[in-house]
Amino acid sequence: MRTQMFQPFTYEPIRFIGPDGEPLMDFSLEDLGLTVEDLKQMYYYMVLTRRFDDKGLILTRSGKALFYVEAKGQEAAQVASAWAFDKEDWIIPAHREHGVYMVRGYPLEEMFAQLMGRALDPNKGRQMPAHWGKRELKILTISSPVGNQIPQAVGIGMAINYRKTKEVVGVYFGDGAVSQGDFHVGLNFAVVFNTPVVFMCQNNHWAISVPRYKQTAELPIAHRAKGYGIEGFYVDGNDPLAVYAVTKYAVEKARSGGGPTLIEFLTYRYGAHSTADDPKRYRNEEEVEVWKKVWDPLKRTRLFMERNGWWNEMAEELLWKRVEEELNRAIEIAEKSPIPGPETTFEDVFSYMPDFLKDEMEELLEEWRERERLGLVKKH
Ligand SMILES: Cc1ncc(C[n+]2csc(CCOP(=O)(O)OP(=O)(O)O)c2C)c(N)n1
Ligand SMILES: [Mg+2]
Repeated sequence: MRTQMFQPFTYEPIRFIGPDGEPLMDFSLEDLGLTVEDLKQMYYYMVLTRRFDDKGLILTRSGKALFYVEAKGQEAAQVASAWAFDKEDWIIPAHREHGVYMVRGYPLEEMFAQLMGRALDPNKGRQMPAHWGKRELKILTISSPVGNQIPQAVGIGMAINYRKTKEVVGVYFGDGAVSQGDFHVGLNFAVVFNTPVVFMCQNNHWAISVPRYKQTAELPIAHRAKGYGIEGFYVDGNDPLAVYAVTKYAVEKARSGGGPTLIEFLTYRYGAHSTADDPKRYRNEEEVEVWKKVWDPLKRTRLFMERNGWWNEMAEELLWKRVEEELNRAIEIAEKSPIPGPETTFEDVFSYMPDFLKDEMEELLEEWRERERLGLVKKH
């Protein structure tokens, strides 16, 4: 990769393509370590993430899921950053990273099963909806408290150093999380212990109703890295090429013992914070429209590919059709999966079930069977 293509601590975001997919400097995909096929695949995952959001909202509105968090507008920041990590690396998400999970290979039917609390969910419906996690993919389950995943990521980084493996940790958080103590504690320890952690802030301009400018006086957030003596990169998070190139650089640096990096992806949250929020009460919809019209990550990626002759209208149509079919099939499978039985409440806490827990489980199951007899709960 041509690393001289970007510098730390800029005041303008690192950006390779403009609003119409036009290249802003002389470069080739090869310079970034990407192939045309990579970019097409990344675009597929971006479209998948966007359409997944529509389905998640429909499931919530039709009462099949109880809660949903959209990633719309942030697809490039998520998909292109995840593309830079290897399978053996760890992903520590915040609460809005489904594009990352899809790149890691999280089965769509399991993702929908999680939303609807079905047995197919690897966590057996025991988490809040939209709180995914999968051990085999080395994705930690989302924990809701803002920023608490940052020190956890550093702890994993310290364990990697201790075990002398070549893994890297990627931790995601929002602009709201940088006001939490956990952010400072995490960065400080990450540097002191020279951990292989890539800190990725998706600055989507809002922390529910709190605007970005109320989070920190220093602009950009990436410049906070100066206080810890590490590099900080301010990146156009809606430009998948810039996102990939900078993240790849940080991942390689971490893997070769160069320590942590802070990356800020400048992006925008199109939708509500969650299905429990109404952004019309606190933000100007015109601002949202500008981001959608000018900076949309899907549009820019498609136009860049079209300019180069790698994409056309037919390919676009086929892609959306394929995505639609894949998502509908996954929902169908998830809906066929049963509701997990009451015994699953007690499972997976210890490596074996201690007697006191077995007793509690038996007590509950007895009561459950009685309720089934009385028709108060559905039979399993
Ligand atoms: C410690 C804590 N405080 C408050 C909340 C409620 N809450 C959930 S998400 C959120 C905003 C997070 O904003 P940001 O970090 O920018 O992420 P985004 O939602 O924009 O992706 C808040 C305040 C929480 N979950 N945890
Ligand atoms: Mg935010």
